[in-house]
Amino acid sequence: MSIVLHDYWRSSASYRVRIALNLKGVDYEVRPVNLVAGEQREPANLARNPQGLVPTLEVDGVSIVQSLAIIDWLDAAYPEPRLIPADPLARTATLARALVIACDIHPIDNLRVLKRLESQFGADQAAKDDWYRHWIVEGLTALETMAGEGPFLGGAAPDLSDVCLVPQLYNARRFDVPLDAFARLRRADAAAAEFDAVAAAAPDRVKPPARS
Ligand SMILES: N[C@@H](CCC(=O)N[C@@H](CS)C(=O)NCC(=O)O)C(=O)O
Repeated sequence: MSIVLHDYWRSSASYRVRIALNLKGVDYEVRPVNLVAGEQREPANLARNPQGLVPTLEVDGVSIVQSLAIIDWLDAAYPEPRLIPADPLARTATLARALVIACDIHPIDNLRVLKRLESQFGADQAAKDDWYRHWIVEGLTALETMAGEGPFLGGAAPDLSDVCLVPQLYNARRFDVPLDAFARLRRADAAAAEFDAVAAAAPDRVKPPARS
């Protein structure tokens, strides 16, 4: 099977997919889409990702978009280790935690939203940073109360919510969001970082040389 990941090194949705691919030991090729240069809106990317975003996973020439849908496909095609539990209650709890990040934090802090705040409302860098941090703190505060006893968010093994958490905390640290109040989230993040598969997906490990 030919698997190609179209990603950007600093994109957290791409980072989620890299973690999932690595945890499952899938062999894949990476083809970067430079978001800073606007390559996401070029015809080649739009042809595979109609929203003009990353990531896209191309499987034998078929494009799969949306990081959670991609990871759901991976879980079906490569069942071990499972990232979305089979047990109905565990499954819904995992999805709920993952969606706090993927639906309620990440989209409103996205590059295109920040650009829109600037173009439509004249937000300067300080205002955009404040916006960014606000939604992270609000979402992580709820997620901290939804986390289990650990070490991972759902228990003994990493699941989809941990896969979403690691990139979100990476972003939080980049923007100097204080994380002291989030002991369970920090514990899950640290436990995940011990997996080589997770560490190898980190932006600084996959950054293409000499590109922004
Ligand atoms: N819900 C989508 C979000 C994808 C997304 O927002 N990707 C960002 C990078 S993390 C992007 O491509 N941004 C480009 C832009 O905003 O122009 C997913 O999970 O795949």
